[in-house]
Amino acid sequence: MALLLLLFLGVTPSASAFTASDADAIFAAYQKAFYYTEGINAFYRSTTEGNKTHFWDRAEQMEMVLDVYERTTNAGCLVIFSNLFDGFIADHGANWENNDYNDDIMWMVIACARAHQLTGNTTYRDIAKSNFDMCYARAWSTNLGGGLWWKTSNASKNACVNGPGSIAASLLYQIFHDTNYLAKAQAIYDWERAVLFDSDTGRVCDNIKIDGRISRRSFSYNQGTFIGAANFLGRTNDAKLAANFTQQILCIDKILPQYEQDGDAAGFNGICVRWLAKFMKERGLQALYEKWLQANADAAWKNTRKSDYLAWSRWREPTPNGPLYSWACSSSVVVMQIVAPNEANQ
Ligand code: 7K2
Repeated sequence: MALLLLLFLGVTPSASAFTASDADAIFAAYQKAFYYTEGINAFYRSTTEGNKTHFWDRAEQMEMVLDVYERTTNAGCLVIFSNLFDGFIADHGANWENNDYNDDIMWMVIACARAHQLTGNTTYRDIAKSNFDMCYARAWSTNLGGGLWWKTSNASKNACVNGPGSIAASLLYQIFHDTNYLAKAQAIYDWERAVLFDSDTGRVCDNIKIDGRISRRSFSYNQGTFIGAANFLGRTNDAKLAANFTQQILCIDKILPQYEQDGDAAGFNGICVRWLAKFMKERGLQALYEKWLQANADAAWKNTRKSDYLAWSRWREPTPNGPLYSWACSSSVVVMQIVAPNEANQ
């Protein structure tokens, strides 16, 4: 009878639509496959059989744990975060200036600032502030009209540091109420919008080289952090344009790009969805984006491999057998925490 009613309404029940307990299950599967501890220090393996992941993957995997906490409010997530933080500090110290990648530092600043907002822990807050200040001082310049250099070699200014840099400054403004951070968030954003954003289409271009050449390639994480930065600053028209581009131009059959599982791009879609969904929820735009985001989360879940419930970064294809990369699998965990399950399928 229920089935008939559903068919009559034009809705077919989907065995593949994910539920809240599936969102728990994929995180549990991820922890089982990749997480390990050495005393109070914790790490993720880079593959099911490999060594620990590197700086920016670690920062983003820590953000993933915060995403799980935000959905579940399970205090165990904060213990995991704390142990990953201790593992990170054990390897990289409290001052990250030895890392030449300004983007790496901004990602970790975001992870720590979010962790402070969720816990009140001032260690996270203070390390976010000191490393943002160090990074901003070396990365901002007036070349090319402003913006942050990607690396300390000062050869290009990339969306992957400017979006996160603006977000990091907005988070520090929320935390410290210091208007200098708001001014920095705005200046970084305004530069990225003027130079890397195509306001006709919503495309966020990847970078501009010191000679002025622009790489117009759009990656989903750059769309996402641009949307996140715009949303903090109330630039909702820009955010909407960039979200629409992501939805209508970047996707194939509604599904986010199929990034290779062994590279930096493997985790991009999780970052994209995190900031896009925050924008959607805070501005009440579910009618535009929620079904689409659910389709992505459902595709990730449908393509988990049933031996261990891991899912890789290519949501239009089943997850293969063999070793998987933890960075690639993180996007699937993230999308299932951030996006609410489709009520019609519960
Ligand atoms: O070229 C940059 C960026 O503009 C582009 O979007 C991506 C595409 O590649 C690099 S960013 C990758 C680096 C991120 N920071 C840490 C480094 O280990 C990593 O190579 O994939």
